[in-house]
Formats: sequence, structure tokens, C-alpha cells
Amino acid sequence: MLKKLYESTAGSYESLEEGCQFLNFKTNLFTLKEVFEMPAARVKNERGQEPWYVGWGNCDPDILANIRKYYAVPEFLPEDAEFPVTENLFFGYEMGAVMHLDYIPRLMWQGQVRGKKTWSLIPVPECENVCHKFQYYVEPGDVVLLDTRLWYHATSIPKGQFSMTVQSEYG
Ligand SMILES: O=C(O)CCC(=O)C(=O)O
Ligand SMILES: [Fe+2]
Repeated sequence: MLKKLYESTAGSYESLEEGCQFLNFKTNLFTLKEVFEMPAARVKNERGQEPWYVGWGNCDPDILANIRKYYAVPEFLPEDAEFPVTENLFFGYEMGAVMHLDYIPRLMWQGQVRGKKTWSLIPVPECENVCHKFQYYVEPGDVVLLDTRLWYHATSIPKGQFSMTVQSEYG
């Protein structure tokens, strides 16, 4: 569905060259176009295929409006919070996101749509005396609120399973 939307929307790939980030983590695919051009066997992570995991800012206004028909911002977030006009999508298999901190202006929320995922968190050095590293596990329907600017975070997905997430910010 995402592939069809991107291919049929003029200028959609260019939005990724104009400030909307594409993250390939450890995957040897460097643009969203390459992701959508993967052979079908690799898309489905069939036996012998190299796993992939990517994330990107879904910034094209038409595609954003289309995808937002399928979900709502979590109802428990403050009504007076400031929300950005974009969302990030993360999907793929196995290796997940490498350990990193985010340089973003707000707090993040993330809804797990498909599959299960383990998050590993490590506090920034300033908090090491009171904060400790820990892990948690999410399933479809779970929503995570995390200050990804203060906690180093990495994710991993059980072997062979597909994970998909919608993520955005509030604050
Ligand atoms: O969901 C993932 O695999 C990584 C998400 C992430 O890095 C983030 O939400 O900041
Ligand atoms: Fe992150």
C-alpha cells in the first residue's frame, strides 16, 4: 500500500531529500525507493534473504492525510500539546534500530501496529547514578511514551517476525 501511494504521488520521494529523514540503520538500502524496489522474496524475508529494517519521515501531505485515516493520535496525550505535522514509520525484520539518541524538539509517542519488539534503554551519563539500563517488550496495540533525547534506545524483533510502528512527537 505504501509503495503504491509513493509511486502514484508526484514529488513524494523528493520530500525525503528535503529534510524528511530516511534511516536505514544496519540495512544496505539507502533510499525509500530502494526499499520499495526490493525483490518480493526479500520483502517477505523468505529463507536465505537478508533481513531489512528502515524508518522514515512520512512528510508528503497527501500521503500523510491518507495514512492518518487509519489511526488516531493516542487519546491520553494532552489536548493542549503541540504536535508536529508529520509522522515516522518504522518497519522490517530482526535487527531493528541501532542504539542511538534522538535530536528532536519534543517527546515521542510510538504505537506498535504489527509484530512484537524489544526495546533496550540506556540512560545518558548525566543520569547514571539514579537511572539504570532496562528492556521492555511491546505487542500490537501498545503505545510507548519515551524521552528518546535522554535515553539511548535500540530495538530488536524476534527472528522471522515483521514489526511495524507509527511514531510521532508531542510536547
Ligand atoms: O521503533 C524503532 O525501531 C526505533 C524507534 C526510534 O528510534 C524512535 O522512536 O526514536
Ligand atoms: Fe530514535
